[in-house]
Amino acid sequence: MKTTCPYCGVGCGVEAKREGESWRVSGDGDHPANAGRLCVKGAALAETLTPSGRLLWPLVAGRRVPWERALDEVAQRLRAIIAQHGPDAVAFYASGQLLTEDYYVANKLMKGFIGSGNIDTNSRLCMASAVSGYKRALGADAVPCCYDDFDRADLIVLMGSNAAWTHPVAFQRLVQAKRLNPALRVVVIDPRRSASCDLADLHLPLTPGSDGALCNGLLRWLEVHGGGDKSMLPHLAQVEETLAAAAPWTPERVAAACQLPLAQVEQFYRLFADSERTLTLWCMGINQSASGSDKCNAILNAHLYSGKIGKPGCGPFSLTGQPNAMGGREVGGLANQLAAHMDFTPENVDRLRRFWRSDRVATAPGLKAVDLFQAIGRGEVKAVWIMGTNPAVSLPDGHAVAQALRRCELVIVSDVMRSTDTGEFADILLPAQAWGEKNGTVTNSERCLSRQRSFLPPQGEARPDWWMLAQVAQRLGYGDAFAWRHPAAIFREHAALSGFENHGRRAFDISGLAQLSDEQWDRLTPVQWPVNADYPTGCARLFSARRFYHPDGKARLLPMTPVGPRQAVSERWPLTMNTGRIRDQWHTMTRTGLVPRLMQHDAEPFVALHPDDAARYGIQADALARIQSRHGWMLARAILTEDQTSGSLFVPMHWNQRYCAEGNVGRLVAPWRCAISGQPESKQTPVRIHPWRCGWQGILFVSDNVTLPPVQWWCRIPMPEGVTRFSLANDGDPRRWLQALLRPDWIVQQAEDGQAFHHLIAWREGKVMLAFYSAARRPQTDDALIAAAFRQPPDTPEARFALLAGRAAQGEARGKTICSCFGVGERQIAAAVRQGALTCAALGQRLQCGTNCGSCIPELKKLIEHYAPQQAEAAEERGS
Ligand SMILES: Nc1nc2c(c(=O)[nH]1)N[C@H]1C(S)=C(S)[C@@H](COP(=O)(O)OP(=O)(O)OC[C@H]3O[C@@H](n4cnc5c(=O)[nH]c(N)nc54)[C@H](O)[C@@H]3O)O[C@H]1N2
Ligand SMILES: Nc1nc2c(c(=O)[nH]1)N[C@H]1C(S)=C(S)[C@@H](COP(=O)(O)OP(=O)(O)OC[C@H]3O[C@@H](n4cnc5c(=O)[nH]c(N)nc54)[C@H](O)[C@@H]3O)O[C@H]1N2
Ligand code: SF4
Ligand SMILES: [Mo]
Repeated sequence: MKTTCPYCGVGCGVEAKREGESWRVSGDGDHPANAGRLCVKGAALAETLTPSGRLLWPLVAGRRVPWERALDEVAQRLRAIIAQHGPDAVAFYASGQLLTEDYYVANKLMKGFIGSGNIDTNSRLCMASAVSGYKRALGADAVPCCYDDFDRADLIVLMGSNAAWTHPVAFQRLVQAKRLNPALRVVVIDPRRSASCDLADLHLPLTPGSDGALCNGLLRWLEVHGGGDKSMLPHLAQVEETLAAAAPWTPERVAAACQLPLAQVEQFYRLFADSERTLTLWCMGINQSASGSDKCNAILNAHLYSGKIGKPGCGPFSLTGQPNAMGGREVGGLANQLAAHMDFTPENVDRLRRFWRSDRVATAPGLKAVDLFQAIGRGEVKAVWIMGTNPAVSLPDGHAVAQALRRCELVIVSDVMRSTDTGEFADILLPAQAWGEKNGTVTNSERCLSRQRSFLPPQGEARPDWWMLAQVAQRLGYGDAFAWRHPAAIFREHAALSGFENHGRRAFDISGLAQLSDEQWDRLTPVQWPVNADYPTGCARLFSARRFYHPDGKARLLPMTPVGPRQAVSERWPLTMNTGRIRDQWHTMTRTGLVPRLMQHDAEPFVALHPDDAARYGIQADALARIQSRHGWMLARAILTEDQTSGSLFVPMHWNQRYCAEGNVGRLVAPWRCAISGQPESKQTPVRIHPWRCGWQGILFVSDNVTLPPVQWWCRIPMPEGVTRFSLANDGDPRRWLQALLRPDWIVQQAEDGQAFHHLIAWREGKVMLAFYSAARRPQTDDALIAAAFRQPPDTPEARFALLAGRAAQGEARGKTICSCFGVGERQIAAAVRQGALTCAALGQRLQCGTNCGSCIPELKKLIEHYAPQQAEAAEERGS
């Protein structure tokens, strides 16, 4: 069965095939987004198809109830709140993980019938600034570019994007483009040296948040050095004002503002100006900023002024994060949009009233995500229905969010998982169908609509999100407008709306798909919007005719005054905390956390910092550190690396209370947001860091998930074979702590020194039941091999002794997992390098690492460099 990957906005086509009792998921060779390739997350999809942890039936106040009861309860309580406090007292908080059909129904119910603008989405944390940027510049939220442009560009600028890890299949396409065209230049603009820098001819490690200055300087450079496109001028408005605002931004001033060498700044500007075909790919390093919208417009300014838009290999390309962030934008899932690219002008409100046959259509925008949860905290919004997102983890100022949800009169959560940080606050939990069960459409970064098809029966009583919403709508008395029986009918309505009185005024138009039969919808193959009378088979690249969506048909440059992060560092808060993604995890880990092999690359929340900062604040490598902001604190394992610039920390966004104590970074992030887009500044929070001391640190392996005795810090890491590993830190005697976990019928084998050092293996009937290692610092253990001992217990005295020592029970030590596809560890790679495997190809031949998805290649190169620096250089020179 062909379907679409549920992770990132690359939107890869996948094929699911039944193999006996299980499923095999592989890349769909026919899908234009990936042509058969998958990244490590996509390739591990089959391993996520487990009933483990699923929410199986509706729960009201923690008790199982039939669907009818749950839906009645939702409708009745919403109706009561609306009757007493008006429609703005209720809200929906939706998600770019929903299907377009789900999203359309949620938006229609809230904005069209309940009559409030209060539906927002997690895309507010993600794409909102890009949306504002496109709308202000182009008059429409329309991404001009397509993936095909990667193959045709002379210069690709990655700005605030770590695509190597976050859009891996797109990145591999860049790698290939560069291989085929060695003249292609790649510039990476990112305060830290990310994995994406592996491909960079030039890396600009600018000071956090200074991209606006860099882009303004670029515009000035284009003007001064003849980089403008004169033929573009008749199609542009506000050129003079914008150039005037950029005029003070000389390269010298930019270099100072960005703390970059002048030569680097000029080199970048020269490359941009001189390259005929320039593509800028940007992502969260730009959007997640209190001035994110202006930064997006600064990028658009440079592309518009130089005419690098609407042509092959050119354009300002915002990479979308979530699988259906784009679909959300199409249906109007953001509180400041109406539907189908309409806003709240009286004509549009009227148009929707007529199309939806409702006199209750909202006439004003609703609350944006952060404001929405603040309004919940103040008791102004009394009911919220959260679907497909985990705001207790992902919103900034997490403590305030938790407090708001705790106080909220009615919290409804539809999710696929029984236990999430947000679900903890739910009065009503509704089980949603997961990927593989649900059926609908999604749109990727390049405006390509694809089908997510169901190939599995739903778990338990899980239902589609659109169905729950429609059922509640019927109970609220809006039955006629929500009477669909099949998602294809919803799609047809959505497609018809996109063309309704459009007359070429709204970019999003898929009216060409409004007549699909259920069967045609089911068979729909990937197609890029618009799909209408002018473009019956879709359209890859927009604005080729240089006609834009403002009423005068021109695009607008936007005068820009660069500003730094909303809150500058100070003596008390001396470091800037950057947050983002790691290679193998997805968001709040509800899916990828289930897959042991995705858990081995980075197994614990960490903080990456420069060795100079570590020395200044007394942080040792591999120790636990306490990071504190004005809003909260967390614990994280310190990684010392020169990839960080001094003064800035990097912390992953993923960890939460399901996997770790005190690992939620969202609690530290300040709720500052862009005044235009409402997007929070998740990348720059002033913090301080301290060593965090404890009596002992331990590693515990158990064959089942257990309830731990009270402990100050823990982190849970699923391992293969159903083994669970815990990282632990505590005070007191580790032996006393462990006692509660031991059973009387177990035989124990132990080693200890009377203080923090304690190793213990517990056996029953020749099987390993538990393995524990503690020491004053984190014990160094061979985790994969210890986990393997649970399946195959060591059978010689030497092997048993090795297991007690925490080393190989049998086989060679692997070390930290680097290649997740084939489970290849750092020590294996080091050994192979020492034996002469000095290129990625040679390593791949020997160990297989890097030969599948390729995401670990930047790390492999670093390890070769690290373990054999001179030889690696020589090998590279020989061109092997
Ligand atoms: N593995 C994985 N992939 C994912 C996801 C995931 O959870 N895991 N999530 C998906 C989603 S929803 C999204 S939105 C995308 C996000 O994809 P990306 O935006 O690529 O990912 P991030 O790690 O959030 O941030 C990107 C980079 O911005 C840099 N940055 C921070 N501050 C600045 C700055 O001031 N200027 C510049 N120029 N750069 C800065 C960070 O150092 C980081 O390397 O990833 C998608 N893909
Ligand atoms: N500090 C910091 N915070 C960030 C970011 C950052 O870079 N730094 N990035 C932000 C960005 S870009 C994003 S996109 C967000 C992501 O943050 P979230 O959206 O909060 O993260 P997810 O883990 O994707 O949450 C999805 C939830 O929906 C459930 N789910 C999955 N499929 C379905 C379905 O079909 N139906 C329903 N009803 N539920 C489903 C999952 O089990 C999970 O609980 O995080 C944001 N927060
Ligand atoms: S690149 Fe994105 S869409 Fe493609 S397989 Fe990986 S996570 Fe899925
Ligand atoms: Mo995102």
